[in-house]
Amino acid sequence: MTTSIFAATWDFGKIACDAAWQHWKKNGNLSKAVEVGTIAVELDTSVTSVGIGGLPNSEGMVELDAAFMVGESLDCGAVAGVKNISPIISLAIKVLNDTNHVMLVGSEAEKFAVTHGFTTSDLTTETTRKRYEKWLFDVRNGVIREAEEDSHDTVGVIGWHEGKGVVACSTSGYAWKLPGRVGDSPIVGAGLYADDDVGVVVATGYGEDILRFSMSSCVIERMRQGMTAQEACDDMITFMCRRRQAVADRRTAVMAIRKDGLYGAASTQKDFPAQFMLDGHIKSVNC
Ligand code: SD4
Repeated sequence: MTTSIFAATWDFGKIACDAAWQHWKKNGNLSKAVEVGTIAVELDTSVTSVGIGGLPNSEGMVELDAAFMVGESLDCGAVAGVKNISPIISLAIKVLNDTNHVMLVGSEAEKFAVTHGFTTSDLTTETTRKRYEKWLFDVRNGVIREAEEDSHDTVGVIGWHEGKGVVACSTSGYAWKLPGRVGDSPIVGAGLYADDDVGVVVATGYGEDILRFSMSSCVIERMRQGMTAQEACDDMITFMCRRRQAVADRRTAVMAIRKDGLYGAASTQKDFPAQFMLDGHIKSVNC
């Protein structure tokens, strides 16, 4: 029987699972392992949708959203619309540990970061600066106007050990988004949820749809009513597509681990890669 599972979204989820597993093996701290796994993706500048090297908003600034939740206590911490701070998941965890609040946003979250020892830095890279300049050039020449809704892949990381779960979510959101736009990822109940009575859930994809359906908490409630993790993910996706047809036109995906260790994932569109590391053995699921 599997005793420990790390699960993460997209192909780069393997990086997260691997880093989390290595940390877990040495230290046995589930929250820290999930933080370390998330940071591994945030610091990977080849990932252009999370942390350093995330594609910027329409004014050329990288704006990050992140959240963290612990299933045993229901403790959670989140930050949204934060610039120049890395690693952003650690800032969300700082909000959890050092305040009585759940969420801080924008420049006040940045001030909180600095007073709690985070340093500020430019989160763009040469690659993202060039892509931004190209986008700006195109916009000025009337080629593209909208935010790129396909240019986003949040890292969602779940850690589960013998019925206890924690979850992290971190993203730079869409490329060229409106400044101030906040997606689902830092919103408890939308982008993530953990309740050790039931299980752990994380969502990724088109944030506006995830938000309007409170997707993660709805998957939790399906499992609370007795569905398996896979049934709950499938049923939620089916429901969303039926209730609002446009949901099916954009990629939205969800993954879950139930209290008993059964896990699942589902997506509105084919080929969503979900990574599950079962006692150190990676299993990729395409759904
Ligand atoms: C957002 N849900 O900001 C995030 C982006 C994402 O796969 O997960 N993309 O809307």
